[in-house]
Amino acid sequence: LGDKKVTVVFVLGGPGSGKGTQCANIVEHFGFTHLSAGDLLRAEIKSGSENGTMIQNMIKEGKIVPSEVTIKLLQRAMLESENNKFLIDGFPRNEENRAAFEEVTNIVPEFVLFFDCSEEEMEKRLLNRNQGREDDNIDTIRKRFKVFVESSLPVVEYYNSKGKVKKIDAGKPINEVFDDVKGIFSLSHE
Ligand code: UP5
Ligand code: MG
Repeated sequence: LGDKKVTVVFVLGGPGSGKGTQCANIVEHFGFTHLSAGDLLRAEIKSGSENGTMIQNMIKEGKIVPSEVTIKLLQRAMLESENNKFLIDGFPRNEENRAAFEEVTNIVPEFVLFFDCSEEEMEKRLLNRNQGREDDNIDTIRKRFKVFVESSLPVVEYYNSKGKVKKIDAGKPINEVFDDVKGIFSLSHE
């Protein structure tokens, strides 16, 4: 990123925990720019890039796309933005993502917002979403849950051991979750 100084908050949580929904609220109230790693990857598929087919196959299997691909998209989005405050949603998803991002960008997150939600509730939400996402079918959803528990939760634990995790009960209705989120951002970003 050269000499561009940025503030980054990682927004993590299982598939369907409400990361995208709450990021939209945070953008409105606290002036962040929302970068969803999944949205950037889906845009890359649509753009017909040479990595598109590989990305599409990995998303369909609920697998984690190689770090260099995702990090390049995140870096480009941060550079192209006028803003210097970013919510990075759905990344890092494994230890390798985390280490590579720090190594390449020299960015450490201000904190990690973690949406904690039961699989039962997340499954219900994903099956009801109806936005045509190729990974919102029960087979892929189960694979996404497994990857989340095995690869992504350890990243949350890593940041927790550094005192950086702010955990939210994300099983409640959207407005109640946002009340808790607001409490966290009001302390540091208003
Ligand atoms: N909803 C939201 N909050 C609710 C609430 N409190 N009560 C009731 N309903 C609620 O919400 C999901 C649905 O639930 C919506 O219909 C919403 O209205 C409702 P949403 O806000 O979209 O949840 P979110 O956590 O964003 O769910 P998403 O499906 O986007 O999470 P994933 O982490 O699974 O998806 P993502 O797009 O991040 O990644 C998709 C795939 O891309 C990954 O599986 C992986 O293959 C790949 N990927 C990588 O390889 N690397 C990356 O770095 C990122 C992604
Ligand atoms: Mg999302």
